[in-house]
Amino acid sequence: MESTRKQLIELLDSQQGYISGQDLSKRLNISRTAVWKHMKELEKDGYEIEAVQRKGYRIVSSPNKVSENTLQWGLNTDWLGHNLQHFKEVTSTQEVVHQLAKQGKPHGTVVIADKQVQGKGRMSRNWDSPKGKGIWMSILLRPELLPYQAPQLTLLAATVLAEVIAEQSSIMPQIKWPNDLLINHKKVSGILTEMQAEQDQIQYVVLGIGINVNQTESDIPEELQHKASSLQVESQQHWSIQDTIQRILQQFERTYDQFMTDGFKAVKLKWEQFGYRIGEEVTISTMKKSWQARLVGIEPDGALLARDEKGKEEKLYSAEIHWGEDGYHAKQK
Ligand code: BT5
Repeated sequence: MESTRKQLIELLDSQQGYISGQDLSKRLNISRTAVWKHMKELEKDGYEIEAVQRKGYRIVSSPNKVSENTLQWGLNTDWLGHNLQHFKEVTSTQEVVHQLAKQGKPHGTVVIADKQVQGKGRMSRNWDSPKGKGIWMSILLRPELLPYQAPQLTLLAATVLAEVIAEQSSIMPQIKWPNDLLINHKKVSGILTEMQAEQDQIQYVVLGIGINVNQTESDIPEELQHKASSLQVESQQHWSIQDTIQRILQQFERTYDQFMTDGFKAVKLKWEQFGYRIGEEVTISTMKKSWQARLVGIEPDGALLARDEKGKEEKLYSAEIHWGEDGYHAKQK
């Protein structure tokens, strides 16, 4: 049933003009009455469909609302998001996915909410997630990776988001190590990767993605305005949340599958192309010392690699990097 409807949407979508009931019934291998019933279901979900005698059916407009149906229809993935749950409001999509993982839900399960009342950043920080303005989504993964490789998934996700945004607009996002997506030096997205692991085995990973999409400047809390922005503010265009989610899931699946077969190299290269201040000199300070170094890239364990004037390289896991914009520097990890 569900997959027939998905195919039906695809057929209607790919058609310039009308497609006849007979054609549809043949291609979907269902009766013409069944085609008509599916059309009625689509209309209930907000699709506007025109039916003209002797010509057939045509989609006039798709619903611009986020629901399990509209997210799944037309979603061109093999395993990601086939099990997808959409909520109007949750505490945090991370929490929901942790529960689903414990219930044994499969790899590729996705939870999306219009609003989070306790959106989480790293280290118990808060993530502002206003209703209908952004993408608040968590993905359940059961990767065959060693626990130390889990940070690679954060880096991978960041490249996926950067690519999807760059494709859809003229803006060029940058990835600030390890998990922030910036546009014009302001954060538009953050990734939170949480892992349940035992000894040398990952049981599951919950990969959380938050993207500010259609907030206007005044929708952004005052205390964040100097460092946070949204896709709409930066691109001066309204974004379809539903379409952007589908693109992210499709691109994520492709990149993830490639990563699993070919390893981290392609992700590393892509990350470094988008990397914020990569190739530039910054000041780094730890508890013990402070020094100047050039950021050169990332390492397979997710560390940031810096090289000082003498050519000495150092892997940074938890250093304070003075990023040098707006006097704002973030404490990492
Ligand atoms: C992150 O943490 O950037 C990870 C954010 C992950 C959010 C997603 S949404 C779906 C899933 N469900 C969840 O509950 N979480 C994930 P961190 O690097 O710690 O950044 C948090 C800091 O960013 C906060 O302390 C604020 O300063 C700032 N911040 C909070 N909300 C923001 C927003 N909407 N946009 C930009 N910056 C924000």
